[in-house]
Amino acid sequence: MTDWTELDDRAVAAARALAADAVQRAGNGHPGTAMALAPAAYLLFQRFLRHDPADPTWIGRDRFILSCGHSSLTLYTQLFLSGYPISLEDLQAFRTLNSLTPGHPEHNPARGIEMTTGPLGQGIASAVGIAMAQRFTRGLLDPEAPPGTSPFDATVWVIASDGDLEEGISAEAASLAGLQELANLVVIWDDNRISIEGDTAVAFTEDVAGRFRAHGWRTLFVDLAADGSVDVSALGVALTEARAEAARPTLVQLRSVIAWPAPKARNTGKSHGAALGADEVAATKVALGLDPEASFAVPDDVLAHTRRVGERGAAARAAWQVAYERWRAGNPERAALLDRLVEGSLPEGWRDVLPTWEPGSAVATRKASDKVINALAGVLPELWGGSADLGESNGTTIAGGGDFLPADSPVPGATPYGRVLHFGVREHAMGAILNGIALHGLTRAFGGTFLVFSDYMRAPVRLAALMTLPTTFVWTHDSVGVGEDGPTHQPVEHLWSLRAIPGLAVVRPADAAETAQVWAQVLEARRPTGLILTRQDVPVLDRTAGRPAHEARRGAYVVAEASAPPQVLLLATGSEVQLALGARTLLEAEGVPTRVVSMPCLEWFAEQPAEYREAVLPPHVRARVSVEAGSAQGWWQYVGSDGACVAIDHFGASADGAVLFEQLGFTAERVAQEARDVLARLA
Ligand SMILES: Cc1ncc(C[n+]2csc(CCOP(=O)(O)OP(=O)(O)O)c2C)c(N)n1
Ligand SMILES: [Mg+2]
Repeated sequence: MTDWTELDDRAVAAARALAADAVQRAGNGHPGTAMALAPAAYLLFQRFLRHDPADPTWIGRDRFILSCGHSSLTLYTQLFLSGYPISLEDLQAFRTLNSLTPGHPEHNPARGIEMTTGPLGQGIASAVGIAMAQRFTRGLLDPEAPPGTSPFDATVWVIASDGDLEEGISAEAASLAGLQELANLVVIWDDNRISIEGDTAVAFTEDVAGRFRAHGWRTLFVDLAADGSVDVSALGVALTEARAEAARPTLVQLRSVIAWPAPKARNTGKSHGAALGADEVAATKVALGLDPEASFAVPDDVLAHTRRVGERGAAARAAWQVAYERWRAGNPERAALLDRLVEGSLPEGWRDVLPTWEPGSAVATRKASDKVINALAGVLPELWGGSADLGESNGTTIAGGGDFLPADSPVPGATPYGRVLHFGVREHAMGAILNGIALHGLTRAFGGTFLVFSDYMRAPVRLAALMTLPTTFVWTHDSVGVGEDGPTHQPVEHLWSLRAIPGLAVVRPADAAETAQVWAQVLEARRPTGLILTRQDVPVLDRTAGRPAHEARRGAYVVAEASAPPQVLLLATGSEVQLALGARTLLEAEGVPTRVVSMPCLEWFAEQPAEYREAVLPPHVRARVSVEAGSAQGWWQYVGSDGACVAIDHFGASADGAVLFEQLGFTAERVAQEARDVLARLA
C-alpha cells in the first residue's frame, strides 16, 4: 500500500493486542484468528469499505459480513478503531451479559454489525443474497445506469474461514453466485490451514480455488509476507483488482498464520478457541513491540489516526450524495418508491388486489397462495421470490416477472432484474440467501420448497428468527395429504419442530380465504414466517356461522360458533379445519353445542390480549379436541389433560392422500367420537 504508514502498523499491532486482551479478560473466546486477520480487517475497514461510521445504516454503504463469527473480535476491534458506537469499554465487556460484544456477532446494524454469524457457512451464503438484492434493487431504482455508476452500486465484502468453506452451504451459494455473475461480491478466505482439530489436512484437502473457479469465480492468491504475517501490500493489490472485477465474484485466498505473532500459540488449533494465557499474551505484546504490562492500550495518536476513516467516509458519502440527489431529481417516481421501501410501508390500496373465492369451491392453499403472490406482485414491485426447483408445485412464480439471471444467460426471458429466483435444489442456501435479501433491507423475498425439506433449511430459518428478519418461507405439500410420494415426502414432526423456534410464525391457513388474509398479515408484520400450505384441494369454508376470514390474522378465531354456550371446542389448522366443521355438524345434531376454532398461527394468537384469547378458548370449556395432521406434541398445551388430540405420531405411507387421511383417523366421525369420549370422561 503506497499510503501505508508506521501509524497503520501500530494500529494493526493494537488490534492484535486488543483481541488477545479481550479473550484473556473474558477467560474464553477465540483470539487466534482475530490476531492473525487484524491487518486484513484493518485494511478493509480503512481503505476499501465504503462506509460512514457516523451513520452505520447509510443506504449507500458497502456491506461487510464476517462469516466466521467465532472471530468476532476481528469485527469488534475494527468497529471500535473506525469510530462506530463500540467503545473500548465495550471491548472490555466482551462476552458478558448484555454487552455490545457478545461471543459471536449479533445483528445490530446501528452498531455496524450487519448480520448474526457463528453457524459456519451462513454468512457467506447470506452475503450472496445481499449481493443479489443489490442487483435487484438497482433494477427497481436505477436500471439504466451503466455498471458502477449508480448510487445503488456497492460491494459486499466477506471474510470466511476454512470451516465456512467446508460447510456444504457455501458451495451451494458459491455455485449460484458464480452463475449469477455477482461481480459485487468479494470473499476473503482465511487460508490458515488450521481448524479446531488442528491441521486442516485431516479434513480439507481439495483445490478450493479450483472449485470456486469451476463455480465461475475469479480467484486471487495472496501469500504470507516474509515475516509470516498477512501480506497487507499484496492483499491491497488483490482487493483493488477484486473491486474492479466486473463480470464475476472474487475469492481472495489469503494465507495467514493463526495467532501470529504469539511465540508458542501461533499456528495451533488451540489458539482458535482458548485464551492464550497471561504469559503468552505478554510475549505476544513484546513480539509486537508493545508494552507487555499494558492491557487494552490504544495510543491516542493511533486512535486519532484510525478514526480519520470517518473523514474519508464522510468524503465518500458527500460524493455519493451528489450522485444520489441527481438520481432523485431525475427519477421522482423511483425516489418515491425508494422512500416507501426505506420506510418499510405498503402502497395505498394494496389490499384491494387480494383475491377472493366462492365458498364451496375447492382450492389447494398452495394454489391460493400462488394467486395471492401474483396479485400482490402487480402492486408491490419489491416482491420477488422463487423456489428450490419446485416453482410450479410451490406456486412461487411471478408470471411475467422475468428470470433473475445475468444478461448473458442463455435462458430465454433472463433478465438481471428478474423477479423469479431459481435456487436449484439448494434449500439450505435458499434459506440463507433469503435472509441476505432481508438483511439488505429494501425488498421482500420468498422462497419455496416442500415442507418436509424445511429440515434442509433449519439453520437459516433459525437465524431469520434470531435476527427477526422479514423472511418468508413458503412450504407446501404440508402433510400425509401429499399422498403417493410416501413417508419421505410426508412431513409429520415438522410443524411442532418449526414452532419450537422462538419468534418464527408458523402459519397454516385453512382455506384460500385465510391464505389471502395471512399473506396480508405477513407483509404487514415484517417478521420471519413459514407459510404451510396444502398440496391437495381444500374447500373454501362457509363462515356464515362464524367470524370472517380476516380474523385469521389474529392467529386463531371462531370459524363456526356453537348453537348455544359451547360444551366442546374443536381446535384445528389447515386442511383439518374442514374435518372439525364436519364433526361440529354431527355433534350439534346430537345436541352438543360445538365451537370450531381455526388456529392458523399459534404465535400470532399468543400475542393477542388475554381477553381475546379467553373469548376464543374459554378456560372453563375443558372438553377440547385438536385436529392436525402431524405430531400431537404441543397440542396438549391447548387441549389440556382432559382433552384429546387427533394427530399422527408416526411416519406416513405411500398411498392416495384421501385414503391415508381415512386410514389415519382423519375423518369428521373420528373427531366427533373423540369429542364424545372427552365429554364422557368429564361427565
Ligand atoms: C455449523 C458450525 N459447526 C461447527 C461450529 C463450531 N466451530 C466453530 S469454529 C470451527 C472451525 C474452526 O476452523 P476455521 O473455520 O478454519 O476457523 P479458524 O480456527 O481458522 O478461525 C468450528 C467447528 C460452528 N461454529 N458452526
Ligand atoms: Mg482455519
